[in-house]
Amino acid sequence: MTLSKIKEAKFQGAFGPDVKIPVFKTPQGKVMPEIALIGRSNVGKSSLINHMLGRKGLAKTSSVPGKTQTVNFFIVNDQVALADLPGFGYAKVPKELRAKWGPLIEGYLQGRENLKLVLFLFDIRREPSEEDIAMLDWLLHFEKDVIAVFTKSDKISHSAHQKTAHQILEHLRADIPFVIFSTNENKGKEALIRLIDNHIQAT
Ligand SMILES: Nc1nc2c(ncn2[C@@H]2O[C@H](COP(=O)(O)OP(=O)(O)OP(=O)(O)O)[C@@H](O)[C@H]2O)c(=O)[nH]1
Ligand SMILES: [Mg+2]
Repeated sequence: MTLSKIKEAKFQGAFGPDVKIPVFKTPQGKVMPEIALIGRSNVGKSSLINHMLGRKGLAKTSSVPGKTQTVNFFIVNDQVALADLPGFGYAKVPKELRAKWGPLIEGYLQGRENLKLVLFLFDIRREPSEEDIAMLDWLLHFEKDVIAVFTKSDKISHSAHQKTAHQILEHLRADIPFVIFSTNENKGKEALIRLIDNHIQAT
């Protein structure tokens, strides 16, 4: 399986806080490996999915934080599922919605054995928030494999990319693989596909 040869990408459904989220199966009947996208609201999770899959508008994006409010699944080549999660920690998102976020994400993550990899997105311009730190610690504590993706790299100068990425990882106290990413400048796609492919093959 490789994400570099995408024959088919489809939306597979949206799941809210009050439903049990199913595990998907391949046509061969195997449980599908899953990759989840996690990060604060507006960081660019849905945009990254569209960019990686080469399908504008497949995942709904918005300049207003809080666009994705359910766990949305996209299935690639009938073999791998991508889970687009609602973003956390945006003050402008209504309180009611923020209160539902925790149980929804926890409900999804807990016991999700087919979750092979988490793409944790960080806006390259921002210091990680308390929620970023807590979420990443939680994932690493439960030995989830995590790749950091630094989004919106077009917003800072190229010469600052590596240094800023390392500073953020130091702040997070995390020694994990990372990719500098921009949908606007088409940066990081190949590097991310390589990391994901290596990972899926290794597990
Ligand atoms: N400049 C720039 N803007 C980006 C990039 N990626 C995403 N954006 C913009 O960031 C905004 C938020 O993108 P989304 O993909 O909806 O973010 P999200 O993380 O899915 O947000 P929630 O669904 O609210 O959790 C949109 O206006 C995007 O156009 C990027 O690489 N560069
Ligand atoms: Mg979204």
